[in-house]
Amino acid sequence: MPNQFTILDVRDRIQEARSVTVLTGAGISADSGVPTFRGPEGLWKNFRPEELASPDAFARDPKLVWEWYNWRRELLATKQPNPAHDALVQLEKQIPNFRIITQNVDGLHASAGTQRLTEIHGNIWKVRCTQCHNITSNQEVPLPFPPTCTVCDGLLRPHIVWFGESLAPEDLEQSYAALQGCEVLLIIGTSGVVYPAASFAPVAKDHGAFVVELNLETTSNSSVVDVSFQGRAKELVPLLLKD
Ligand code: BV8
Ligand code: ZN
Repeated sequence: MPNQFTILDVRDRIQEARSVTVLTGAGISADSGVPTFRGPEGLWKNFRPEELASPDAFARDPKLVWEWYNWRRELLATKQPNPAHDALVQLEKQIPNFRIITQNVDGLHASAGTQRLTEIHGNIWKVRCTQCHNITSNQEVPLPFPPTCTVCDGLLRPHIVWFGESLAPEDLEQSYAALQGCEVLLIIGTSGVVYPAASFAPVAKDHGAFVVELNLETTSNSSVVDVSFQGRAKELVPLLLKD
Protein backbone atom coordinates (compact mmCIF):
# COMPACT_ATOMS: atom_id res chain seq x y z
CA MET A 1 0.00 0.00 0.00
CA PRO A 2 1.47 3.42 -0.88
CA ASN A 3 2.30 5.74 2.00
CA GLN A 4 -0.47 8.07 3.06
CA PHE A 5 2.17 10.58 4.18
CA THR A 6 5.23 12.02 2.47
CA ILE A 7 8.48 12.57 4.32
CA LEU A 8 7.73 16.32 4.21
CA ASP A 9 4.38 15.70 5.97
CA VAL A 10 6.33 13.87 8.65
CA ARG A 11 8.85 16.72 8.86
CA ASP A 12 5.99 19.18 9.47
CA ARG A 13 4.47 16.93 12.08
CA ILE A 14 7.81 16.65 13.88
CA GLN A 15 8.47 20.38 13.69
CA GLU A 16 5.06 21.11 15.26
CA ALA A 17 5.50 18.54 18.04
CA ARG A 18 6.51 19.45 21.57
CA SER A 19 7.71 15.92 22.34
CA VAL A 20 9.60 13.58 20.05
CA THR A 21 11.22 10.27 20.96
CA VAL A 22 13.66 8.49 18.67
CA LEU A 23 14.53 4.78 18.84
CA THR A 24 17.68 3.85 16.94
CA GLY A 25 19.37 0.58 16.00
CA ALA A 26 22.43 -0.58 14.11
CA GLY A 27 21.10 0.77 10.78
CA ILE A 28 21.84 4.39 11.75
CA SER A 29 25.49 3.50 12.34
CA ALA A 30 25.68 1.40 9.16
CA ASP A 31 26.04 4.71 7.31
CA SER A 32 29.20 5.33 9.37
CA GLY A 33 30.60 1.97 8.22
CA VAL A 34 29.73 0.06 11.42
CA PRO A 35 28.53 -3.50 10.68
CA THR A 36 24.93 -4.30 11.65
CA PHE A 37 24.02 -7.48 13.55
CA ARG A 38 21.60 -9.30 11.30
CA GLY A 39 21.43 -9.41 7.48
CA PRO A 40 23.96 -10.61 4.89
CA GLU A 41 26.94 -8.60 6.19
CA GLY A 42 25.84 -8.75 9.83
CA LEU A 43 28.08 -9.56 12.78
CA TRP A 44 25.94 -12.54 13.76
CA LYS A 45 26.71 -14.22 10.39
CA ASN A 46 30.13 -15.19 11.69
CA PHE A 47 29.39 -15.49 15.41
CA ARG A 48 26.57 -16.99 17.42
CA PRO A 49 25.25 -14.39 19.88
CA GLU A 50 24.92 -16.87 22.69
CA GLU A 51 28.60 -17.82 22.19
CA LEU A 52 29.81 -14.26 22.66
CA ALA A 53 27.14 -11.85 23.96
CA SER A 54 25.97 -13.73 27.02
CA PRO A 55 27.01 -14.04 30.67
CA ASP A 56 27.58 -17.79 30.17
CA ALA A 57 29.99 -17.13 27.30
CA PHE A 58 31.97 -14.69 29.45
CA ALA A 59 32.08 -17.12 32.39
CA ARG A 60 33.27 -19.90 30.06
CA ASP A 61 35.83 -17.98 28.02
CA PRO A 62 36.39 -14.32 29.01
CA LYS A 63 39.44 -14.08 26.73
CA LEU A 64 37.43 -14.98 23.62
CA VAL A 65 34.67 -12.53 24.52
CA TRP A 66 37.22 -9.78 25.14
CA GLU A 67 38.90 -10.56 21.78
CA TRP A 68 35.57 -9.97 20.07
CA TYR A 69 34.95 -6.70 21.89
CA ASN A 70 38.54 -5.57 21.28
CA TRP A 71 38.04 -6.23 17.58
CA ARG A 72 34.85 -4.15 17.60
CA ARG A 73 36.50 -1.36 19.63
CA GLU A 74 39.37 -1.24 17.11
CA LEU A 75 36.91 -0.96 14.25
CA LEU A 76 34.77 1.67 16.00
CA ALA A 77 37.79 3.78 16.88
CA THR A 78 38.03 4.58 13.15
CA LYS A 79 34.33 5.54 12.74
CA GLN A 80 32.61 8.92 12.99
CA PRO A 81 28.98 10.03 13.36
CA ASN A 82 27.23 10.50 9.99
CA PRO A 83 24.63 13.06 8.77
CA ALA A 84 21.81 11.07 10.43
CA HIS A 85 23.43 11.34 13.88
CA ASP A 86 24.14 15.03 13.21
CA ALA A 87 20.57 15.77 12.09
CA LEU A 88 19.25 14.29 15.35
CA VAL A 89 21.55 16.65 17.29
CA GLN A 90 19.93 19.57 15.43
CA LEU A 91 16.44 18.17 16.02
CA GLU A 92 17.10 17.98 19.76
CA LYS A 93 17.72 21.75 19.73
CA GLN A 94 14.35 22.37 18.05
CA ILE A 95 12.06 20.12 20.13
CA PRO A 96 11.30 21.00 23.77
CA ASN A 97 10.91 17.38 24.94
CA PHE A 98 13.25 15.10 23.11
CA ARG A 99 14.98 11.80 23.84
CA ILE A 100 16.95 9.26 21.86
CA ILE A 101 16.67 5.68 23.07
CA THR A 102 19.44 3.74 21.35
CA GLN A 103 20.13 0.03 21.21
CA ASN A 104 23.58 0.85 19.83
CA VAL A 105 26.60 0.43 22.06
CA ASP A 106 28.96 2.33 19.73
CA GLY A 107 28.71 5.73 21.44
CA LEU A 108 28.18 7.58 18.13
CA HIS A 109 25.08 9.53 19.29
CA ALA A 110 27.05 10.86 22.26
CA SER A 111 30.08 11.76 20.15
CA ALA A 112 27.81 13.59 17.68
CA GLY A 113 26.59 15.71 20.64
CA THR A 114 23.19 14.28 21.60
CA GLN A 115 22.41 15.23 25.20
CA ARG A 116 19.15 13.50 26.05
CA LEU A 117 20.24 9.94 25.37
CA THR A 118 19.41 6.55 26.89
CA GLU A 119 21.80 3.79 25.83
CA ILE A 120 19.64 0.83 26.79
CA HIS A 121 22.19 -1.85 25.80
CA GLY A 122 25.16 -0.06 27.38
CA ASN A 123 28.29 1.37 25.82
CA ILE A 124 31.32 -0.42 24.39
CA TRP A 125 33.60 2.38 25.68
CA LYS A 126 32.68 1.62 29.30
CA VAL A 127 33.86 -1.30 31.43
CA ARG A 128 32.39 -2.73 34.62
CA CYS A 129 34.05 -4.70 37.39
CA THR A 130 32.61 -8.20 37.79
CA GLN A 131 33.43 -8.02 41.54
CA CYS A 132 32.69 -4.51 42.83
CA HIS A 133 30.52 -3.41 39.82
CA ASN A 134 32.43 -0.12 39.49
CA ILE A 135 31.82 1.43 36.03
CA THR A 136 34.52 3.43 34.24
CA SER A 137 35.10 4.91 30.81
CA ASN A 138 37.84 3.16 28.91
CA GLN A 139 39.15 4.03 25.43
CA GLU A 140 42.20 1.74 25.40
CA VAL A 141 42.48 -0.20 22.14
CA PRO A 142 43.19 -3.04 22.40
CA LEU A 143 42.56 -3.59 26.09
CA PRO A 144 45.20 -6.13 27.24
CA PHE A 145 43.81 -9.35 28.72
CA PRO A 146 42.90 -9.73 31.51
CA PRO A 147 41.70 -6.17 32.13
CA THR A 148 41.47 -5.59 35.88
CA CYS A 149 39.71 -3.17 38.21
CA THR A 150 41.83 -0.40 39.75
CA VAL A 151 39.67 -0.55 42.91
CA CYS A 152 39.58 -4.28 43.74
CA ASP A 153 41.65 -6.04 41.04
CA GLY A 154 38.54 -7.94 39.84
CA LEU A 155 38.10 -8.90 36.18
CA LEU A 156 36.51 -6.18 34.04
CA ARG A 157 33.74 -6.88 31.51
CA PRO A 158 32.20 -4.67 28.82
CA HIS A 159 29.43 -2.45 30.23
CA ILE A 160 26.95 -3.98 27.79
CA VAL A 161 23.61 -5.73 28.29
CA TRP A 162 24.02 -9.30 27.08
CA PHE A 163 21.25 -11.73 26.11
CA GLY A 164 19.47 -13.01 29.20
CA GLU A 165 20.48 -9.97 31.27
CA SER A 166 18.05 -7.33 32.43
CA LEU A 167 18.28 -3.75 31.24
CA ALA A 168 19.08 -1.13 33.91
CA PRO A 169 15.82 -0.18 35.72
CA GLU A 170 16.57 3.56 35.36
CA ASP A 171 17.05 3.16 31.59
CA LEU A 172 13.74 1.31 31.31
CA GLU A 173 11.96 3.99 33.37
CA GLN A 174 13.41 6.76 31.22
CA SER A 175 12.50 4.87 28.03
CA TYR A 176 8.90 4.14 29.00
CA ALA A 177 8.38 7.74 30.15
CA ALA A 178 9.66 8.97 26.77
CA LEU A 179 7.55 6.43 24.84
CA GLN A 180 4.35 7.10 26.76
CA GLY A 181 4.74 10.88 26.66
CA CYS A 182 5.74 11.53 23.04
CA GLU A 183 3.65 12.91 20.20
CA VAL A 184 5.94 11.36 17.59
CA LEU A 185 8.10 8.22 17.82
CA LEU A 186 10.73 7.93 15.12
CA ILE A 187 12.23 4.44 14.71
CA ILE A 188 15.46 4.38 12.72
CA GLY A 189 17.45 1.38 11.47
CA THR A 190 16.37 -1.45 13.72
CA SER A 191 15.12 -4.90 12.75
CA GLY A 192 12.86 -4.85 15.83
CA VAL A 193 13.57 -8.38 16.98
CA VAL A 194 15.35 -7.88 20.30
CA TYR A 195 13.19 -7.35 23.39
CA PRO A 196 12.28 -5.21 25.16
CA ALA A 197 13.03 -2.62 22.42
CA ALA A 198 10.97 -4.71 19.98
CA SER A 199 7.87 -3.79 21.99
CA PHE A 200 8.51 -0.03 22.12
CA ALA A 201 6.53 0.83 18.95
CA PRO A 202 3.23 -0.59 20.27
CA VAL A 203 3.79 1.09 23.65
CA ALA A 204 4.06 4.53 22.02
CA LYS A 205 1.20 3.78 19.63
CA ASP A 206 -1.08 2.70 22.50
CA HIS A 207 -0.33 6.04 24.16
CA GLY A 208 -1.38 8.00 21.09
CA ALA A 209 1.95 8.67 19.38
CA PHE A 210 2.32 9.03 15.63
CA VAL A 211 4.91 6.34 14.85
CA VAL A 212 7.31 6.64 11.91
CA GLU A 213 9.82 4.07 10.70
CA LEU A 214 12.92 4.78 8.60
CA ASN A 215 14.69 1.63 7.37
CA LEU A 216 16.22 0.08 4.27
CA GLU A 217 13.52 -2.60 4.34
CA THR A 218 10.28 -3.64 6.03
CA THR A 219 10.72 -4.98 9.56
CA SER A 220 8.66 -6.51 12.33
CA ASN A 221 7.78 -2.93 13.36
CA SER A 222 6.38 -2.05 9.92
CA SER A 223 2.90 -3.42 10.57
CA VAL A 224 2.57 -1.38 13.78
CA VAL A 225 3.79 2.02 12.61
CA ASP A 226 1.70 4.78 10.99
CA VAL A 227 4.16 5.28 8.18
CA SER A 228 7.28 3.54 6.96
CA PHE A 229 9.91 5.07 4.65
CA GLN A 230 12.53 2.94 2.93
CA GLY A 231 15.96 4.42 2.41
CA ARG A 232 19.28 5.12 4.09
CA ALA A 233 19.24 6.86 7.44
CA LYS A 234 21.89 9.37 6.38
CA GLU A 235 19.66 10.50 3.52
CA LEU A 236 16.23 10.38 5.20
CA VAL A 237 16.91 11.82 8.67
CA PRO A 238 18.30 15.19 7.45
CA LEU A 239 15.04 15.68 5.49
CA LEU A 240 13.19 15.94 8.82
CA LEU A 241 14.97 19.20 9.72
CA LYS A 242 13.64 22.68 8.98
CA ASP A 243 14.99 24.17 5.73
C1 BV8 B 1 15.81 -9.04 28.69
C2 BV8 B 1 24.70 -6.97 22.84
C3 BV8 B 1 14.67 -9.65 30.69
C4 BV8 B 1 25.92 -7.36 22.23
C5 BV8 B 1 22.45 -7.22 22.33
C6 BV8 B 1 11.53 -14.74 23.23
C7 BV8 B 1 10.55 -13.75 23.21
C8 BV8 B 1 10.79 -12.50 23.77
C9 BV8 B 1 12.01 -12.22 24.35
C10 BV8 B 1 12.96 -13.18 24.35
C11 BV8 B 1 12.72 -14.45 23.82
N1 BV8 B 1 13.84 -15.19 23.98
C12 BV8 B 1 14.77 -14.43 24.59
C13 BV8 B 1 14.26 -13.21 24.83
C14 BV8 B 1 14.91 -12.07 25.45
C15 BV8 B 1 16.02 -11.50 24.60
C16 BV8 B 1 15.54 -11.31 23.18
O1 BV8 B 1 14.91 -10.35 22.82
N2 BV8 B 1 15.89 -12.22 22.29
C17 BV8 B 1 15.40 -12.13 20.90
C18 BV8 B 1 16.56 -12.32 19.97
C19 BV8 B 1 14.25 -13.08 20.75
N3 BV8 B 1 16.32 -10.21 25.19
C20 BV8 B 1 17.10 -10.11 26.23
O2 BV8 B 1 17.68 -11.07 26.72
C21 BV8 B 1 17.23 -8.73 26.81
N4 BV8 B 1 17.02 -8.74 28.19
O3 BV8 B 1 14.86 -9.30 27.99
O4 BV8 B 1 15.77 -9.00 30.07
C22 BV8 B 1 15.00 -11.11 30.72
C23 BV8 B 1 16.01 -11.54 31.51
C24 BV8 B 1 16.30 -12.93 31.57
C25 BV8 B 1 15.60 -13.83 30.75
C26 BV8 B 1 14.58 -13.35 29.91
C27 BV8 B 1 14.29 -11.97 29.92
C28 BV8 B 1 18.64 -8.24 26.57
C29 BV8 B 1 18.86 -7.95 25.13
C30 BV8 B 1 20.33 -7.98 24.81
C31 BV8 B 1 20.68 -6.85 23.92
N5 BV8 B 1 22.05 -6.92 23.54
N6 BV8 B 1 23.68 -7.49 22.09
C32 BV8 B 1 26.71 -6.22 21.74
O5 BV8 B 1 26.24 -5.32 21.04
O6 BV8 B 1 27.89 -6.31 22.04
S1 BV8 B 1 21.30 -7.26 21.06
C33 BV8 B 1 21.89 -6.75 19.55
O7 BV8 B 1 20.69 -6.56 18.80
C34 BV8 B 1 22.59 -5.46 19.46
O8 BV8 B 1 23.12 -5.01 20.65
C35 BV8 B 1 21.54 -4.47 18.97
O9 BV8 B 1 21.46 -3.37 19.83
C36 BV8 B 1 20.26 -5.26 19.02
C37 BV8 B 1 19.21 -4.86 18.07
O10 BV8 B 1 19.65 -5.02 16.73
P1 BV8 B 1 19.41 -3.88 15.68
O11 BV8 B 1 20.00 -2.65 16.20
O12 BV8 B 1 17.99 -3.85 15.31
O13 BV8 B 1 20.32 -4.37 14.46
P2 BV8 B 1 19.98 -5.40 13.28
O14 BV8 B 1 21.27 -5.77 12.65
O15 BV8 B 1 19.13 -6.49 13.73
O16 BV8 B 1 19.11 -4.56 12.27
C38 BV8 B 1 19.66 -3.48 11.53
C39 BV8 B 1 18.52 -2.80 10.81
O17 BV8 B 1 19.01 -1.64 10.18
C40 BV8 B 1 17.89 -3.67 9.70
O18 BV8 B 1 16.49 -3.59 9.82
C41 BV8 B 1 18.38 -3.01 8.40
O19 BV8 B 1 17.42 -3.10 7.35
C42 BV8 B 1 18.54 -1.58 8.85
N7 BV8 B 1 19.55 -0.81 8.09
C43 BV8 B 1 20.75 -1.22 7.64
N8 BV8 B 1 21.40 -0.21 7.05
C44 BV8 B 1 20.59 0.88 7.14
C45 BV8 B 1 19.40 0.49 7.78
N9 BV8 B 1 18.38 1.35 7.98
C46 BV8 B 1 18.55 2.63 7.56
N10 BV8 B 1 19.69 3.09 6.95
C47 BV8 B 1 20.71 2.24 6.71
N11 BV8 B 1 21.83 2.69 6.10
ZN1 ZN C 1 36.32 -3.82 41.24
